[in-house]
Amino acid sequence: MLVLALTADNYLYATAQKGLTGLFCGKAPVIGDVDPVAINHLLDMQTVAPKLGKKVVECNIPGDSFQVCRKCQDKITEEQMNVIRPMVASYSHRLWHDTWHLVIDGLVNVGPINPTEPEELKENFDRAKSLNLLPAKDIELYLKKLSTTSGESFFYMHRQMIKMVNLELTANGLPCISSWQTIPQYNDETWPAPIWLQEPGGIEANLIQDHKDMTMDAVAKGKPEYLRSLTLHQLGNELAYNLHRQLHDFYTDSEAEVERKCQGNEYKSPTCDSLSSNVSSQVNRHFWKIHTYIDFFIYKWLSANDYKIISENCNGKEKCYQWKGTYLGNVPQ
Ligand SMILES: [Cu+2]
Repeated sequence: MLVLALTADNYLYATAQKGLTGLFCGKAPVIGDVDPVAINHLLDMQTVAPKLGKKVVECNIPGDSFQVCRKCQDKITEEQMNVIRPMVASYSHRLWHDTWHLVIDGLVNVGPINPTEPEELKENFDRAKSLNLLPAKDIELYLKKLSTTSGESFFYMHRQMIKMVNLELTANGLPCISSWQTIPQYNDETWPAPIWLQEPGGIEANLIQDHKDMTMDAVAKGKPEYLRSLTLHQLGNELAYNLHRQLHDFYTDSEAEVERKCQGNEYKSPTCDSLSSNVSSQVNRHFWKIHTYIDFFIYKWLSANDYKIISENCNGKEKCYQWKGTYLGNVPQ
């Protein structure tokens, strides 16, 4: 597998034939703001990437300088999944994604409805610290900061995952995954709701209703007046715990199917791709459609609030929104 990895200092390294599993797991930095010219030059020097031509197209994450895609596709083929799977089904990636959610969701859900027990929260923090997901120093200060940035962090973190996939697909000469413009009809040709939901016996009525509810919610959340009424952090949390979660539920496989694929230790499973668990959801192809779709709301928010681009460091650029909530952990803050 061809791999391009980036350091937080924007240096490029490792175009070796090894997996990306060390990246995004707290052991190595995540993709920060990188020089698009340098990264695309590096991609062009790969053996497989030039198959797609040199012209860069915007496929998802609009408004971000990190654009590497040369082709954009709605469908996700098995060939694409064969590139994505080894990265995101690894033990370290499963642990990393899950721990990130445990900490963030634990913090956001500290409340009367579904409180996270203090001991559980501490356990999650310890686990995150051991994975280098939380800074060793100033943890109190850091957590305080998270209380006003966690929603952005949700956006940022999943955008990093999309960048990782875009990079890996392009490096392997494959198209990136386009984001849905709207939630597909439940009987869509390419992205239908799972068959088991469509089976007779009353479930179909729920399916239609759920689909209708989600679509109406998405339309409301996409309106400029709404997007002007809240911060990016607030929008991130609003979507994370409502529409985004509902989409995960909607596209999830049947219980029998999940059981079949998720036997034994979920963290070490080569096949488990249940959309209802943060250990495995990223292994499911729907995850990438759901997350590129949810990510698009960043751009809608930017546009509604008169921004054109988003960056970790705007450097005085015009109409640029600077991320406030980035990664959970040491890099990059
Ligand atoms: Cu996630």
